[in-house]
Amino acid sequence: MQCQEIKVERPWPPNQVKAHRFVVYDVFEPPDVGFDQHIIRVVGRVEKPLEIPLKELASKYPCIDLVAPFHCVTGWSVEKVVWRGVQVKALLEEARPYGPYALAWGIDGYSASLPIEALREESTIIAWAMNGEPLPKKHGAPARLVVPTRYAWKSVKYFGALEVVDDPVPGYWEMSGYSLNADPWREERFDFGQPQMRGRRVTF
Ligand SMILES: Nc1nc2c(c(=O)[nH]1)N[C@H]1C(S)=C(S)[C@@H](COP(=O)(O)O)O[C@H]1N2
Ligand SMILES: [Mo]
Repeated sequence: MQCQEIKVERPWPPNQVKAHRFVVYDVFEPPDVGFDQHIIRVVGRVEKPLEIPLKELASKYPCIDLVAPFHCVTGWSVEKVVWRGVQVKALLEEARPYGPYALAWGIDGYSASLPIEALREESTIIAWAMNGEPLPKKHGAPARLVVPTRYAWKSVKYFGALEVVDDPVPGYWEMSGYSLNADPWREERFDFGQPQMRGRRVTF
């Protein structure tokens, strides 16, 4: 299948070190759900709530091949990742959000807080493939939100829903002080405090 290619080409963000592999983080138990069963929802402060089977999202919406680096707030970055998915922007155009913020929810219970404008960017996608393969479970199968213009904790694995809200409601890491906006080029790591993010290293 031919998909439109979008490349995130920006200077290297300050104080990030190139890593050869991902560090896998899962603050909750990774859930088990099949591609065919999975549903993506847009709820909360929207004009029209959406409930779209992932299967339909992957077959009926224009697909994007996103080429982008992946920057974790703890300081490691993977220089090049290719993700295949659809733009979140397309869903927001249908749902028409009233609120300026959203919580991105994983079906594992994880959440991340984002300004709507970050979700409207052309490089923000819901991905189901990575580097030419179906998205591996450890990287968030069946679907992952990918927000390459923000630190990686906003790229929610096992992604199931966007909940549009009126105020910046903190998600899992924002609750302990991680930044609401999290722009790596402005080094927006913490809004307060300096909590520890821990992961486990696996081969990639
Ligand atoms: N559901 C879920 N998504 C998540 C996390 C998590 O713990 N659970 N960790 C985040 C963090 S801190 C990072 S750096 C990346 C790591 O991605 P990886 O596990 O695919 O390497 O996932 C992000 N998305
Ligand atoms: Mo992270």
